[in-house]
Amino acid sequence: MGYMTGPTGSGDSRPRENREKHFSSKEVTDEHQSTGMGNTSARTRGQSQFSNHRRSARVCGCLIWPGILLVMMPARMAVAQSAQDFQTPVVYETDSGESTYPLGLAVGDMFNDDDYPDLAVANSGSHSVSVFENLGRSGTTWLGFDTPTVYTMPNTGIDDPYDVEFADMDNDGDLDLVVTTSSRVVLLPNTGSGSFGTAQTLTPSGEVVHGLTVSDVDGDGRKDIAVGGLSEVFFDGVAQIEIFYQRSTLTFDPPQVIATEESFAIGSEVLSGTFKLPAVSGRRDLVMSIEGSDNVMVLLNLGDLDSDGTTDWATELVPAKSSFGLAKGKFRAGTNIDLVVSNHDTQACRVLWNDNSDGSYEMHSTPYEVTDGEDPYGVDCGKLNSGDTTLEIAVACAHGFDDGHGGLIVFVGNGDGTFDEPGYEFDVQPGNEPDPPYETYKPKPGRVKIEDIDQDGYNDVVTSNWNTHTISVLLNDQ
Ligand SMILES: [Ca+2]
Ligand SMILES: [Ca+2]
Ligand SMILES: [Ca+2]
Ligand SMILES: [Ca+2]
Repeated sequence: MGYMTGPTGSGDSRPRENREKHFSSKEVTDEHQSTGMGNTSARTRGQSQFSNHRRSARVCGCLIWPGILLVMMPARMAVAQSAQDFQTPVVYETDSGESTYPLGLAVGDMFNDDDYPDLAVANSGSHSVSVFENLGRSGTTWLGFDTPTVYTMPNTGIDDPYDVEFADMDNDGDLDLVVTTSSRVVLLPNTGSGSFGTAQTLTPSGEVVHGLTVSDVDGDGRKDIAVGGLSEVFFDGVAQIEIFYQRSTLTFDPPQVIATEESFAIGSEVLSGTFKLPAVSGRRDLVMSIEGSDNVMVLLNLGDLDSDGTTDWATELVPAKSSFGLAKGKFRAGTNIDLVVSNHDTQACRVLWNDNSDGSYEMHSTPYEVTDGEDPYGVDCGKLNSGDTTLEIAVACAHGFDDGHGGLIVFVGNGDGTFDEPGYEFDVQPGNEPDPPYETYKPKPGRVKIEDIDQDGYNDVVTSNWNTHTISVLLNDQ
């Protein structure tokens, strides 16, 4: 059992605000998932479905957003000549004045059941999770996110949040929050009245857990938790994926390690996700990216072949060039679900095509390159440009833009599993000043999510910006 209490409770829990809200019963979509680290400015190139032409310009200003300080320092901004672009990023501190180093992002309507997606971000440097309520719109104007409520993890000595996901774990209609804290898994149940209740802590078998995904892998109606991590921190450690099966409401079996893979990088990032492969089984399969290994691990869900109450898995290693960020999507017509990974060692994204009836994958030969030093981390996919129904790839890059800050790169999909090159660059934070040596003030986006934040019918982008301790919202300027 956990140590965290609700907003008015005691112990280590410390939601910074106690606001009366009604949570939502809407589930997080599982259409695409992602993980990763990264920043924006648009690359100039020819005709595109996403933007016809871009160039850079200096802008400055300062606005007060309702309830939020919107920082607009002098900045290098992408200026689009096309209607298909992003608006100036709206930037929010994850915890006022605190050095939080935000990483994992979750998007889901957990406040108010108003269809406006709310956010949670894992603060790896301050032992906390920040939860942002989406204030919705007034007429056509999006009102932004409210000041976040900050929840401190049960044990600040070892709980460094890495990834977060919304999921209704107890099937009461309200989205709960699951967190990997590098060493443990923390579950925060939604009280249904605008807060999270007492935290529940799950102890993995490995010493490190980073990647996180939640779904009902054994089909019993209760969501299970899969985490990717390392068996040991140091040299003998192997990357592994383990599952906490939920046997009754919020009661989990001890974790089961279902696959391991040698990792060649100490302290590797190990990220995971689930997806459904309808052409094969209709069951939830798992995939794990492993930094330092040359493979992505795909675990095909075989069901409970021997009726012992546990799921059986077939392991497939797919060459992927030291993947980091991971997302899935239908990049082509048909039912097959493809994958995209970011390789920050090789400065590229790679698409893994699922062409085979047995669900096996192969790496599409074309790497979608970012320029040297841009360090792609987080990746997501979703429809971003108008005029077609194909998915784009959004990549959070930690370095390499102009004076060394990071940004966002978008690769426009062609609908046949290929993407245009080069991608378009966008700043995620207007204030990229001051210049060196103040490196810490430059945004370095680490994770990216594609979602229709203002519910205008066009997908937007959210990034977590690691060393500026902020998140950025880039509304689609349709
Ligand atoms: Ca909402
Ligand atoms: Ca719930
Ligand atoms: Ca289950
Ligand atoms: Ca939108």
